[in-house]
Amino acid sequence: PPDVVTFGETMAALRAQGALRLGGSLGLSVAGAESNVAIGLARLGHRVRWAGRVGADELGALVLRTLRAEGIDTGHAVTDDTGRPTGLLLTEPRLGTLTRVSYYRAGSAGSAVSPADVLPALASGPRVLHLTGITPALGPSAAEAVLAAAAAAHDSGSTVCLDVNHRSRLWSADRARAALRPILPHVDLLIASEDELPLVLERPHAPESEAVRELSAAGVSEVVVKRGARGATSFTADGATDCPARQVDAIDLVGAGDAFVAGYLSGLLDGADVPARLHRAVTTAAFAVATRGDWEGLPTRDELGLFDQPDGTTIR
Ligand code: KDG
Repeated sequence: PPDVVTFGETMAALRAQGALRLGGSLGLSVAGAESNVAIGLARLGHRVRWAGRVGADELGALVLRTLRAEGIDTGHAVTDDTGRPTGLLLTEPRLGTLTRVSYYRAGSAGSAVSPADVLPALASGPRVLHLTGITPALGPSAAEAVLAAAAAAHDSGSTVCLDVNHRSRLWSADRARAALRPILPHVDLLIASEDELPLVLERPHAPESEAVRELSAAGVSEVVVKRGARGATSFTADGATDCPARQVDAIDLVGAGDAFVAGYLSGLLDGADVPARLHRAVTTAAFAVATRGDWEGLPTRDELGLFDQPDGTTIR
């Protein structure tokens, strides 16, 4: 049985080399916040299952083949038989590490994921269920799937992790708050960037320390706040622990948050203490930042130590 179950929409990803409106060649890959986390965890040696819905099309086959190639269990993934296509996203690098993303996912198979699709994937009682705030933005049945899965996993003793992952192209902050707050009673570990934290609070302008108190009163036992190049802080009943980011030349920031989550959950699964979990999280995030693509550059367990090698090292 898997250690971790996750689900969400994984799309085909077309990456341009420059501005999309100029045309040119595109590279084809796949992308999805939850599958990025799944790949990160699988590369670190954890057993991971990805559930979700893809279209009965070539891009759906690409999504499933890619995940299987990374050692992820896709046995519970559903292929849509009603003609909904696999979703698509296009990315174009515009200025340095500033990237523009265009979605073609309205009416996609992934957005139609339902409780009946995902609940069977949880029957084996995983140690961790990982969810993101992207999925409830995709449509009513996807929102129901997230709430139902969080409740079921929490009741059966799994650690439920929610990464807020706000996508303003998909919904407003108010709609996100209304959908995410009902999930909180089932969440054990909440991960958010500094600017996302207000989205799950009753009082959005509360300072961070009050925010953490409010979340812990709602049942969230651990809150991790990501601060980009300034690192991250984990808040637990034992207090706050800060960790600086690792210094890298940033190439592509997309996927860094998912890589961070994969590192953090990997530490949690290994029974590591909070500083060690944060250290692994900032390390996996640094790999994502220093390499192109959402997940392609994520490290295997053997590669985690590469950051401790002097710059310019050739391994032979
Ligand atoms: O975190 C990276 C994701 O944003 C990307 O893989 C695509 O899931 C995605 C989304 O909805 O933006």
